[in-house]
Amino acid sequence: MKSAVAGLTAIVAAIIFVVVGIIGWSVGRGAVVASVGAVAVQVQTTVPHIYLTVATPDMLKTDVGPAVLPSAVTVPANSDVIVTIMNFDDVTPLTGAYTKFAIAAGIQGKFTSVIVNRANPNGPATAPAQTLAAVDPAIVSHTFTIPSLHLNVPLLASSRTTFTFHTGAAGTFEWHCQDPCGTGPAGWSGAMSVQGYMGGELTVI
Ligand SMILES: [Cu+2]
Repeated sequence: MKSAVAGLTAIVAAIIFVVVGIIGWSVGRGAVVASVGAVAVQVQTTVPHIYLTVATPDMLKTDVGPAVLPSAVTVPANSDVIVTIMNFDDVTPLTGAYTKFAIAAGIQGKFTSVIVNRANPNGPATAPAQTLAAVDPAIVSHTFTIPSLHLNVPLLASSRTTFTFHTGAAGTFEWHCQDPCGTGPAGWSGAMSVQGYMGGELTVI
């Protein structure tokens, strides 16, 4: 009798083991499907984010002038794109007809500007981030301007600027700084007249 009870107990235990195993396997499969689904959703909703850096002539060891790195970027068509530009350069005031480039255009909402400590650019900001639609033309350092897309964002000295814009159809669009930060009597020579310094290309595919 004892051995019969023991045998029955063993069978019940085996059945429980199998059932728990099947449930565990199902839960495991469910988790895998769920995680695959989550990854797919994440891919669909992630907004492309491009990062640009404005380097000074001292950083580049060149006499040409400051440069935006990289000067050529590719982004998807008909999409929101986030752009962050870290500028290590100083002020070159916008004057005359160019003061209009102190006003942002062609972006979604406003842009955010954070003044950073150039000696510790990843460290704490020296002041709270500002959300802006325009700035004083006298404190502009460079602009990120794509004339054919009517897009313009002024960049402050020693700052990290972030904005979002919506791309349209595929194409290649020239961007150019509209602040006379170059050499020569009007500031439009040097970096301002050499492709790959204060001008470049946005490719939309
Ligand atoms: Cu410039």
